[in-house]
Amino acid sequence: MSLPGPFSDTALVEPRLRTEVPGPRSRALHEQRLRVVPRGVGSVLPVYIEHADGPWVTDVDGNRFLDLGSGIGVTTIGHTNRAAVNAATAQLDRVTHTLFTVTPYEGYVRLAEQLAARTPGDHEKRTMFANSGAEAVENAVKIARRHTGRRAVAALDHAFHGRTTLALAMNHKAVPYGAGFGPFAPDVHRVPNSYPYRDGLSGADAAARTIAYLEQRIGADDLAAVISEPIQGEGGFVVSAPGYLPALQEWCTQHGVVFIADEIQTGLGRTGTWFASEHFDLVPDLVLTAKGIAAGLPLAGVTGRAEIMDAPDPGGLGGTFGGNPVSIAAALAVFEELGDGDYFEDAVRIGAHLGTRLRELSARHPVVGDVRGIGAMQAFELSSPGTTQPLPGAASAIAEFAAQRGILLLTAGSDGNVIRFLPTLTTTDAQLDVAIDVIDAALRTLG
Ligand code: PLZ
Repeated sequence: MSLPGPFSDTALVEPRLRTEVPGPRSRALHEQRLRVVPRGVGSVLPVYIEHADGPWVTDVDGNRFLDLGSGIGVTTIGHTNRAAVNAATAQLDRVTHTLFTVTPYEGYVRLAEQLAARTPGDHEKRTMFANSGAEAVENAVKIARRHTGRRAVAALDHAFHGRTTLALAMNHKAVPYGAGFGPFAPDVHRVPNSYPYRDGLSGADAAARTIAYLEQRIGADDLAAVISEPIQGEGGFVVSAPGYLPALQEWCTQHGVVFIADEIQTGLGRTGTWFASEHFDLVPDLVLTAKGIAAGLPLAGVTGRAEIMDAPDPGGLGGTFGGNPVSIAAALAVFEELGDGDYFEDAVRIGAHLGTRLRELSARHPVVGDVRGIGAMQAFELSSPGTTQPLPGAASAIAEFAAQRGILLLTAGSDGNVIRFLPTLTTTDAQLDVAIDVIDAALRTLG
């Protein structure tokens, strides 16, 4: 279990603001930053963080924020989780780098064993490690193509898979991710997803529509892989209708198409299970991990069926920092924490509490059109009352209102009209209540 840091005290409920937001030190740093960092690298809220612990982040002006985004779903087991920090610190002193493809080390093997044990399915598996989610996506596509000898890849509407040029072709949103960065990789297709709130389709009907697109626009014989997030993250926590994903996977299996689950945002305890695929009875051919896997250190994994993963020849997979020993040590601690701790129960508790409180908000505020999610991955979508038409501007106004009161919220959705919650699993119900009350007040100002 995690050892307490100074702010892990669960009795601490309220954010603490000492200055306006952003405060004078953050503003000074921001001015300096604009002279040396390109504007393409944005920051949602330019408060410069000095330290972080549990669900709290404290900025250079001494303002303490309740972080309900966890650095976009990374510090799932809490900021500066002691077990992960201690493991990484000890590893720094032993070996910081050799490059696994030059002279290997044990941690890589142990972590691959953990992923084989914890990802869905009891088939034989292999895992390779990379540095970022986008790199995991890239490697999965390479591996699927090498295995199948086919060229095309399909992703779903509202998907997000990263910022490398291959991933840009897979993302739903051109603006701001892809616009101006083309040409994009060929043979990448996007097909309709299941979005029950907007399309009203059953899982079977939505799957039939997706499959018709796959068959008519690409053809199974040319299709190497279908990639799907079990719950779409940047797309707005879109939970597909029951039966949709299993039907899609079944079609893939029938046609020799590799089914890739991008669990980069959903995996590692976030939804109250090791992987969100479990909620949908999915046994993906390949499972992608990143974000929460190493509690904040950069690491990503591609885990999958041995016969698929072994398709590339030696030297075909790798990269200088992939599976860095320090990140691996932190990740082994994450697996131990998740295996031994109460984190899954906490994710379920957070989901139940947030779900109840958000549905209360929805009953009182007609702009809250939909509340959805699983476990500690909850969201609400803002629509023009009585319709499913996205309400522009409201989500960012709520996030800004909350930031001014010490609550860090993330927006999401292809239309930017979703507020999503990715709290650390150490966040208490009382802390969540503080945030919900602030959101309630923000919604009242929207009228
Ligand atoms: N797949 C499902 O959520 C990253 C994006 C932040 P990297 N999501 C956060 C931003 O603005 O770039 C993500 C994801 C899913 C892939 C990725 C990409 O992971 O580690 O950011 O490359």
